[in-house]
Amino acid sequence: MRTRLRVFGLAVLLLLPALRVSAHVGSPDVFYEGKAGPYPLFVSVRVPQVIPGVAEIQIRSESKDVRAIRVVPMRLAGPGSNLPPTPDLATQSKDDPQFFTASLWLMESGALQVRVQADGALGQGEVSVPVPSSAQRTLPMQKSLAGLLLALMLLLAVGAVFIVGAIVREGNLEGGEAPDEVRNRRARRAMVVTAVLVAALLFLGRLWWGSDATDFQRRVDFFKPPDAALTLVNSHRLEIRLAPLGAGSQVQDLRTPPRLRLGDVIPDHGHLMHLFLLRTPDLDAMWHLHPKPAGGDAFAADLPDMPAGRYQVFADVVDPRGFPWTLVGTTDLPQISGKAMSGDDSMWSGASLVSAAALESATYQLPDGGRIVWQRPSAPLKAGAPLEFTFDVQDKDGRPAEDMQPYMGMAGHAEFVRPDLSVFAHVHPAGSVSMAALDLAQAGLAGEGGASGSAMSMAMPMADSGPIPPEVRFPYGFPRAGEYRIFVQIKRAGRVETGVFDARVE
Ligand SMILES: [Cu+2]
Repeated sequence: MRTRLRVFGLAVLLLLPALRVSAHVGSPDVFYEGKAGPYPLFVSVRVPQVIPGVAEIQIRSESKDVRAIRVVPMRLAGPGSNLPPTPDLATQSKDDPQFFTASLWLMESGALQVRVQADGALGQGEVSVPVPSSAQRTLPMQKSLAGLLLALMLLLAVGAVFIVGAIVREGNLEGGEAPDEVRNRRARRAMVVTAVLVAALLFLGRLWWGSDATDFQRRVDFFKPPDAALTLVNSHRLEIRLAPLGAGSQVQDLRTPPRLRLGDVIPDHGHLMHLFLLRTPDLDAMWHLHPKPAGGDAFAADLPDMPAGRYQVFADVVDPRGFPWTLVGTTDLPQISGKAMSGDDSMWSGASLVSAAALESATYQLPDGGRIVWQRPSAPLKAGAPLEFTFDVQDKDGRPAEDMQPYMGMAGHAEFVRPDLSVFAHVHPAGSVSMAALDLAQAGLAGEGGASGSAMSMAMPMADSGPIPPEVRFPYGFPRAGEYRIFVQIKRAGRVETGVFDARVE
């Protein structure tokens, strides 16, 4: 990592080549909790690594009344988003009738949705789960398959040459007649011509194969988390742009509209951008800020007081098609004397990652004497499994907190971070889906006179006033084994509070 630092009077300019991590910052699967009409469902969608590919869907119904579930993938918005094809019937587990599974082909990349229709004793209900569909990597061909195909190709190529030779030499011989020298010569000529034609065909095939592979790789690159270009434009103002793509990158040419324009992003739970600054390498401080558009394709945030250090940056935005993007970067900041935080901005600082004690701890002590308690499952945490993370908020006397308020319209926000920064997921009570995409999906359902936005009732339990229950739940699944730090953010009596939990995942 190179750092170039120049000082122009007061202005400090920081430009950093940013870190590249895998698609959607390492957590591509979708976890969603909401209601299909009268039925509360927990839906998880394991997206395929390549597109087209098969998505594995698991649905758990909290209600015993669900008899059948149907699922169908379609576009989230735009053409095709209101013409659902015939849905597939999910398989109901014999051992556990509240558990359903299905496999769905995802045929295209981009912002998709999976429509889930539940049928049962209480009638019909429907919900839509936004699914960002993107190829995550190019799978190599198996060696044995490559060998087999090569052998078959050689057989066909050589066979074609000899067959043509035989046809020209012996095609119209009388019975018992032997080919003469003229026929033999003609046959040899035909074989040479055929060999040249076959070689030309193979060459064209190779070109086609190569261009297809390049095209696929471009599609993989297209959906990678974009690099953030971060600039400190004065003593405390951080500007965020998309880093220019490297020379030779063809990502931008691949499609119209282009990959992502920060000038076009749509609001996601009340803000156009959610910016997270994590102090590295210990993750012992975290800021959750909300930069505003700063003209053109730039966003800017006024930083509060921050100690000098290296920070990892994750910036969540949603494009107009409902596809969520996380910009990724690192920046070395000097000591910042900034503005007091206001609005929905919040910060936390505390213990470093990751002590053995913290990995066991289920209780986080808040500064006012209250606590956040994670109802930690007794079984080890497993990667890939859909989990329900439940946190109880208690006041200083250990009683359920009565002063809980919605924070940006929801009971809580959680950030799951792997200390190597290869995983970052910003999760809500409705799950890992972006709230902006969920709005688009529910608007689509409502537009058809379907279950009018009932899913939002769970995602957004109340209006931004009045007390809410002192228990916050987040549906999510760890993408890989390893250690994780979980930031749980809630609001009590007008103050945002952050509880931090460490976990080891097998
Ligand atoms: Cu949030």
